[in-house]
Parts: sequence; structure tokens; C-alpha cells
Amino acid sequence: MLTLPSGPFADCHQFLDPKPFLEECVYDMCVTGGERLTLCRGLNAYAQACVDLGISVREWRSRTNCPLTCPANSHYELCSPACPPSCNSEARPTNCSSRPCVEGCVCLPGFVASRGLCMPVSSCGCIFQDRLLAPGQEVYADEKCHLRCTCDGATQKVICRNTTGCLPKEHCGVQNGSFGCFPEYFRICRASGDPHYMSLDERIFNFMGTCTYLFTASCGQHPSLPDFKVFIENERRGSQSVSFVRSVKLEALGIKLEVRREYQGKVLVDGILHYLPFQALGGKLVVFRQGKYAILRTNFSLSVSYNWDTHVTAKVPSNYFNSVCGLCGNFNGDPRDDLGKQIRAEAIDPRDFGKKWLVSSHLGCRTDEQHLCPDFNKGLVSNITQNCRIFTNISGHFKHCWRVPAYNSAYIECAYDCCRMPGQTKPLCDTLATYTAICQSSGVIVYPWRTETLCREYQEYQLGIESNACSLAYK
Ligand SMILES: [Ca+2]
Repeated sequence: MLTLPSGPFADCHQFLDPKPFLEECVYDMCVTGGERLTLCRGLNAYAQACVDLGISVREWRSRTNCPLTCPANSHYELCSPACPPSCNSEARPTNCSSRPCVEGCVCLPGFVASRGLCMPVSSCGCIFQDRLLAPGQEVYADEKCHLRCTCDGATQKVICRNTTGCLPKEHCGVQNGSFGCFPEYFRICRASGDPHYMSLDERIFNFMGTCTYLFTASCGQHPSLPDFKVFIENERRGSQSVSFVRSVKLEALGIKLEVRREYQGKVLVDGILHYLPFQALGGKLVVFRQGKYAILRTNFSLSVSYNWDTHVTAKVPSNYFNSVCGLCGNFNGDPRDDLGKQIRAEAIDPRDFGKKWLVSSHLGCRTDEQHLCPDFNKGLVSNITQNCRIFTNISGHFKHCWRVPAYNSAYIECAYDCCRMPGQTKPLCDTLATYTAICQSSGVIVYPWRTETLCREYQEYQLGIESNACSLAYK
């Protein structure tokens, strides 16, 4: 067929000698035992060489049974345009109209060629200030974050509008390589131990409820900021008067994420169990593991962590200032009003506050647990002081932690837990682990404190330091 004077390649013979192609084809067919694919490849080589010289060949594929497989949303054509429509029409070669047609796959109407495939025109994105924007992507076109431009996928045009600029408690600048409005700062709320709470405004209180509560949620924020809700479910473990976190839920961007104590290393996404790391909505929500913690992070700078055991944090960006509610308080910079407004000189009872944020009750859960230490006696006090001295030792393992504001409550929490659960070492170990994480997350070094006799059961979770370094005795 390659050399037939009346064959499909005849028009090309005077420009390109087909004999070497014929010889090569025969040789390859001999080597492969007459394989059809080899024949197709040999014929295609000559057809392609002719097209490259600007010579069109006639239809040869059907009579040789060498069909061309075309990607989705395209069909085969013997004579198709040399420069098919693509997302970037400006990048088209200038001499397209004078080029002869080529054999190949042609995208169906409404689709364009992109990286060897046919994509819907609406997925092309826009070219703006010499950069490519994805459909729906928004950027600022000025240095003060006032002119906001959006790529319209349907038209590939960028639409710009004037805005009032960044929200209060946001700054306009560059972060992680992208330019836009970002929170000025963050505040952390946490529940730890049995459990102790520290609100976003750093109010510390104890609340022993064992039901499900609203930990923190958006409440009346700016309309451009997404809604979110973080719930914690507590449980009683052993002791009758204390509670621990059993589950943390984050609802944001239409997805429900839950990290439960019984599913170590995993996350429930809308009720279905997934291994970590996990991401949804093209990375707008991600869940990954960092040390002993599950980190749930959103694209609007809110993140939640839980160590599948006792310690939960919610890191809230400053653009939600004075626009959150729940056990973590209102985030208005004033710790005094975090348990609600004080009426006259009466002390505020965290149980009343906790009741306010009760979301659901499971069988046997209680919100009105006594929160005072029942058998607080002098013997116990000295015992507590002994156990918790590790936190107050100014030259000890936590000696650099004093510059971390949240560390101030470490000793109180430790004493409280030891009082609640006398004779047990787990509360002390948990408090030590919690404050290790708090100090380390502030970039402060904590010296290895686990020993053969203290908190030995977690030896495998060392601080990333060789285990012999931990023989430093706790005194
Ligand atoms: Ca407050």
C-alpha cells in the first residue's frame, strides 16, 4: 500500500520516497510475526512524514483496519484543522490558515483541545495580567485589595468590581505566595484534661458536662465569611465526677467532619470513615495527622485539632472577632464576659454557662455535675504540690514555657485533676502531654520528661529525641 501508484499515499511519492518506509515496515512485521499494530505503526510513520511536509494523504485507516483511538468528547477526521481551537487562542501559531489539514481527532462542539484531551470550553479559565485564572477564581487587581476581579468560566472574561477592601482585623498582603486579604492574628480555644477550658479571650474555667456541646461557631459574622460549627462530645471515664472529650465535629462548607476517640488515625466524613490524610472540595477542607493530633483545616483559616484522647483546640482567625459563640466565648478581647454577663456580685457558675451550649444529650450524660473538688484536704494538697511541681520548677523540663501565656494555668489544671482523681497517674501524664503540645506549638523547647517511672506507658510517643535522653530523672 505504501508504494502503490494508485494507493492512498500516491500523492506523496514525488516528495518523499516511500521505499525506506516499506523496507522498515516489512522488517518490523517480520520481527513481530506479522502483528497488526506494527503494520499500523509503519503506515502511520509515512503518513505522518507526508503531513509534516505539507502533503495530505487519502484515507488509509479503514481499509487497513488501523483505527485511530480518540479521547472522550472527540471524533476522528482524516482532514482536520492544523491548529485546532484551544483554551489559549492567543498562543496559536500565526500561519495556521495556510497550513494543510491533518489527520487526527477533532473535539466535539463546546470542547477545546487541552493537553491531549478535549475539555469543556467553560473549564478554560481566563488570562489576566499575564497569569491564568481558574474559572471562578478571584484575585485583587490593585495593591490595596479594593479592586476584586473574577474569572467567568463561561465567557473566559475577567469581571472586576470595586469593593470596600479587606474586612476589619484583616490585612492586605502576600501569604504563602498569594496576594489578598488575610487575618491579622489568631486565637486558640482549648479543652483539655477532665476537661478544663480556655476561651478565645483566655478565660480559664472547669466544666464537667458529659453531653454534646457547641465548642465554638460563627455567630453574626460578616456575610462574606463562611459559617462554621465545632462540637465536642464529652464522656465520663472511670471517675464519676470528671469528663473527657470523646469526639470533635466540624461542620463547614456543607461537609461534616468528625474525629472520634475510638477511630484512632481516621476521620468520619458525612458519616463515612476515611483514612488520613483526607481532603474535600478541592482542598478547601483538609484533615491530616501531625504528631499525635488530627488537624482539621479550612481554606478560611479556621483549624481544629484533637489528639483522639483529651486535648481539643480551635484556632479562630481574627476576622471572626466578636462574631463567635459557644463554650469558647465571644472573641471580643475581654475575658470577663466569656461565661455570660455577671449579674450583681454573684459568681458565674460554669454549669449554667455549659447548659446554654448544650446541643444534644446521649443516654446517661449530665450537664450539672458538681465541679468542686469533694475531698480536698491538706494531705492531698501537699500530694498535689508534689506531683505538679514539674510545672512550676523554673529550671525544670518546662523552664522555657513561661513565655507561653496559656502555660500559666498548667499548675492549676494539674492540681485540679490530681485532686479529682487521687492516686491516678493518667491525669498528670495527660496534663504534661497537653502542655508539651501547647509549648511546642509556640516554638518553645520542652525537655524530655517521661521516665521509667513517670508516664512510662507512652514511651513510644517520645519527643523525637533519643530515648536515652529521657533518663533525666524527674525529681
Ligand atoms: Ca469575651
